[in-house]
Amino acid sequence: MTDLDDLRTRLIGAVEGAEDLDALEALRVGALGKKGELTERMKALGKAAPEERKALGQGLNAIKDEIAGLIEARTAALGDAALEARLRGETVDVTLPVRPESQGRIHPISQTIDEIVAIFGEMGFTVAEGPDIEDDFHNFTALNIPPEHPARQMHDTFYVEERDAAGERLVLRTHTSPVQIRAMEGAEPPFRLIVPGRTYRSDSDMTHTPMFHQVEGLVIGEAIHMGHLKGCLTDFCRAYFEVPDVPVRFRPSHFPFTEPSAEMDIGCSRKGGGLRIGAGDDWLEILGCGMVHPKVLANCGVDAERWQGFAFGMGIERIAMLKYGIPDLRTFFEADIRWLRHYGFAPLETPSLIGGLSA
Ligand code: 2U9
Repeated sequence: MTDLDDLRTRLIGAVEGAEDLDALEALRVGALGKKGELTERMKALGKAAPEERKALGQGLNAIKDEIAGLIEARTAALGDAALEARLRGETVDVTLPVRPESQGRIHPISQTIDEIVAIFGEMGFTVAEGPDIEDDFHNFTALNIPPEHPARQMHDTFYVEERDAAGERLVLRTHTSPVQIRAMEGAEPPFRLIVPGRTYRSDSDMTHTPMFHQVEGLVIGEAIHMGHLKGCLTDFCRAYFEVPDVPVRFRPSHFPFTEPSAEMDIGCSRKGGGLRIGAGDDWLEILGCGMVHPKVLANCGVDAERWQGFAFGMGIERIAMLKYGIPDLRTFFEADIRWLRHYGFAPLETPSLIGGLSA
């Protein structure tokens, strides 16, 4: 075996025996680096006998190329193995419970909205959103609330300085109804949507805050009637309060945007000072509702001869207080961490009807 064969065999053995990337790099420097063995041998070619020089040069070049190729291939293989080992060591078991130190809580308003969306979602409703700052038309006029209507004072509206194209001052929306108006302006019926969101009224006492949350719903179709309204809202109350046979009643009422209009109560008991939903001989008001006024449909470009529907609205703080026994409205907005620890909900427990809302 010649000297070059020896060198080649030794270097190939060293590449194959390198156990990690560091050893391989040391080998590369030792063979192919500036002062590496092969490099030194190339430099020394001038001292070789002239008749051997060419063959020796070609032989060294061939070994250099071969070793460089082997080092490259082994580097890639060792790199892949190192990555594989790291990934195997870093696997995450997504079925493990959240770390015990997780202290975050879902606010009861968010939880209640999630529950309402889960219930109406199951009935085929989609969620719509719109701006908090509205123009006069979408917040009042389109809803059959003309300029002189007492509802405008009744609502105790917050006006902002800016004006709309008609010169009317913009308002902080007093209900989420303008979102339904925009939905009807922007698309053809049928509609089945709910609108949860912030609303604003200049009112502040034990039972009113200047900002509160509402959810409103709108169903428009070709033959929608009061029977659909009653069935839908009864199913909602039974699912939300998780009382399958809760009694309900509808009392006549009045809103400018619905005709006929009603308020819906559910059965409850107030015996012993507490409130129990579902049993007893008392009633608890839950929401307002009615058949959408034909003028409101016409204001949105919907043909009231062909399309009818119902709408409803409720205060989210109110129904959260009733379900979760929260006694004071104002505590919703105090950002008191002790209150949130007490009344808040564990994250990752998204409400769903599959296992029951509070399962
Ligand atoms: C359109 C047509 C009709 C929404 C409705 C109520 C009845 C209602 C109150 C409940 C308590 C507001 O938060 S609250 O003070 N709401 O009683 N809301 S019907 O009717 C609409 C909405 C939009 C286009």
